Amino acid sequence: MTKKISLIGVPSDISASDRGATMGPEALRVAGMATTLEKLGYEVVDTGNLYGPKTPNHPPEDGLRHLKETVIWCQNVQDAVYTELMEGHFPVMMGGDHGMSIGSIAAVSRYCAQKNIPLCVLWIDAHADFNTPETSPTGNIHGMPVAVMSGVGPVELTGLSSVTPMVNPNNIYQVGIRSVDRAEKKLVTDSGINVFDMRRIDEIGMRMTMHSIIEQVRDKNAHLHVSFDVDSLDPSIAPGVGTKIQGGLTYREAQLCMEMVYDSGIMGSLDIAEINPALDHKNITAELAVDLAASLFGNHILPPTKGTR
Ligand code: 5AB
Ligand code: MN
Ligand code: MN
Ligand code: MN
Repeated sequence: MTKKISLIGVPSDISASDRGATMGPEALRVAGMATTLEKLGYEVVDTGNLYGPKTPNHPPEDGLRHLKETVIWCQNVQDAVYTELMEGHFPVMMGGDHGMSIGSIAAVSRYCAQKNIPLCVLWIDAHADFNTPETSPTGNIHGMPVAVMSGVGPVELTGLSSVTPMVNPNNIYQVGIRSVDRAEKKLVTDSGINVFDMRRIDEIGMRMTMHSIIEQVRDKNAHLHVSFDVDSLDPSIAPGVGTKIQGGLTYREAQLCMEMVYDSGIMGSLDIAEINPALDHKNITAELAVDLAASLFGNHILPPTKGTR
């Protein structure tokens, strides 16, 4: 992994229904994102915030809310992330609602095509985010990015990258899922994405879950993009999110997930999405996200001992 990290603020709530994720990047800064990573030995540059249209709070049109504005945000994210990747930097997107990942993954898909390496995505979320304008109960685009990157959805979004689909659905791995809308279920099962829902994590544990995912990504020799929706965590420890679903990842499960990703050495880009400070208490959700990001970048309790893991 490169030692140069570029933090990119994406202060947008354009594709969510709750307002407030616009404040997510600042909450992560206040929680010490840059200094935490610097202490781990990285050279960290906070590139500041991207700009995009204000959230107009309009109702959905043809099953989509704020499509035009979301496209502009995602285009701006795509340009910034592509530039950082081509410079050899590790981009960390500080969101912002999860719609921004359409832009970041568009960029990563182009970068991987350029370097001729496969792309895998680890999607850590309570939600499958596989809705389309036809299936979505809300029209909110932050519930659609996994469908979009799989090539399903409005062409304004699926066509944002020159690579279509942006990701082969067989290379998408979901962890933490426990809320899939009725009509979304069929799309998820038909798509070929790999879903480790909460029931499966209960049954096989986080260690086997991550072991299985990491082995597969390694076999594919892929770049791993991690998209971390903070609502994957149990709302008792991460209340600062708009779409709370009970029964989420515990603190220890989340830590193990992040530690195993770091140990694998395969992560190449990261989104931290959906932190909503307007719904948080004393910034604890952003502080937890920074704590977990530290594990993703190599903060261990003790240095790993050979043969014990
Ligand atoms: B998130 C819901 N499935 O489509 C929808 O937080 C919620 O990025 C989506 O995972 C949640 O509106 C989107 C009901
Ligand atoms: Mn999400
Ligand atoms: Mn979610
Ligand atoms: Mn959410």
